[in-house]
Amino acid sequence: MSERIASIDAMEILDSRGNPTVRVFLKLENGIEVRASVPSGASTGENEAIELRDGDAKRYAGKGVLNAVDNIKEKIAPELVGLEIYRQSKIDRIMIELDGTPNKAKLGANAILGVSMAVARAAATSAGLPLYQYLGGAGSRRIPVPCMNILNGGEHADNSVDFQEFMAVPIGAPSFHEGLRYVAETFHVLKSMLKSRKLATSVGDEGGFAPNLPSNEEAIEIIIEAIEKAGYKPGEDISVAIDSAANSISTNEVGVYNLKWSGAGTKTSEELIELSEQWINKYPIVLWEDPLSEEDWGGFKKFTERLGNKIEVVGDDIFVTNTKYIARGIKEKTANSSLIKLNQIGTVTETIEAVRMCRDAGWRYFISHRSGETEDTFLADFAVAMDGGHLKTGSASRSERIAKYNRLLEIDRELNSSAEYYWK
Ligand code: 2PG
Ligand code: MG
Repeated sequence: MSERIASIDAMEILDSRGNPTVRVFLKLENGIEVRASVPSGASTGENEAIELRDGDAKRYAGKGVLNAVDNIKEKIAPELVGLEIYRQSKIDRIMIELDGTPNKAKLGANAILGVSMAVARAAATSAGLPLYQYLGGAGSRRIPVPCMNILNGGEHADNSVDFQEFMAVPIGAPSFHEGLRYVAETFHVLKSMLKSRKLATSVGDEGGFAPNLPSNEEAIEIIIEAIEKAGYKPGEDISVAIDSAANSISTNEVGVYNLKWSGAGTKTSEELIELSEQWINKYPIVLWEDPLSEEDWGGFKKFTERLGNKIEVVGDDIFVTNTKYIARGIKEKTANSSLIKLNQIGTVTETIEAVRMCRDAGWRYFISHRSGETEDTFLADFAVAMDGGHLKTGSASRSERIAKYNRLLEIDRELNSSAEYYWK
């Protein structure tokens, strides 16, 4: 029985926001058949690999992905059929060269990534290994701390909170399944607190609550209160992480921001850094992502100089999982961690290269879903394989988020007493 690719097919499906995305079907000559589905972001970095959309206003307001699907069937499949499935980096390289652009604009990163993920999954299945072990090796046994985004704002919700994500981070839990319980319980307590204060309990794109609050600071305060009411010690059992997604509050002038939704007005990078420092001194914050915009490399560096010894400073839109930008960040000490999103760069191989670059530099790396997701659980296995120690995959609601948590619970169960769980 041969472990070569027999066929690759694709179709248009819907993501968690009801927008089209790509699903790939890959069959091996030995009869194994797998599928993979591609996520999609809303607050995207300027330099992300291109997500190919049809632009046909008559279908899905131009967001259809039929061209990407055709590219898989007509351009990618003929090049890959017959290749041995275990050659992940070779296969990814063939697709990158076939595309020929620096940002996968021709075939679409959504087309290429779907195939790349399906190749990894088919290889794992064919080898008889769980995906996390195939990608990470025999030593893969660290389950990531779930940074649960329980309060949504920014571009992920229609409320008065400027910062996009407020995450509860169970740093003091003894295991993944206990950690998940700590933060899921906190999520439920938060819901009843919001309800009793007559605030909205509807959720944003990643399943966190999206109430109208008078200020951004109130978001942290209410989360800390929820942690305590759930019976946990803030800073000891559960800490807080923030993703400002500062691109969405930046103005036309680099280094000038507008906290428009909360009505807090205009702030310079320096003022935002000061505000962050006050919060970091006051609240148990362990991680801050995109505190400044992707163009504000100077402000980012200052933030890291001032606060990088206290917390993990993560670059998302500024680095876009691309070794070109991460290398610059390492050289200029812009941050001390990079967010890692498969579809920002567009192949499994390049995502692993980004992780490796962080690791070699002594940086942390934070594995992440997108705000538009599917039921595919690739991310859960990938996070364990990459040994990053923490991931974000949304809140304790919305099945596309829960699917990843449930897969991590399965891995945790499978590894049993050999599973490792710790924040640092
Ligand atoms: C982010 C992500 C995921 P999006 O900014 O980190 O939480 O959001 O997928 O919309 O870019
Ligand atoms: Mg982000």
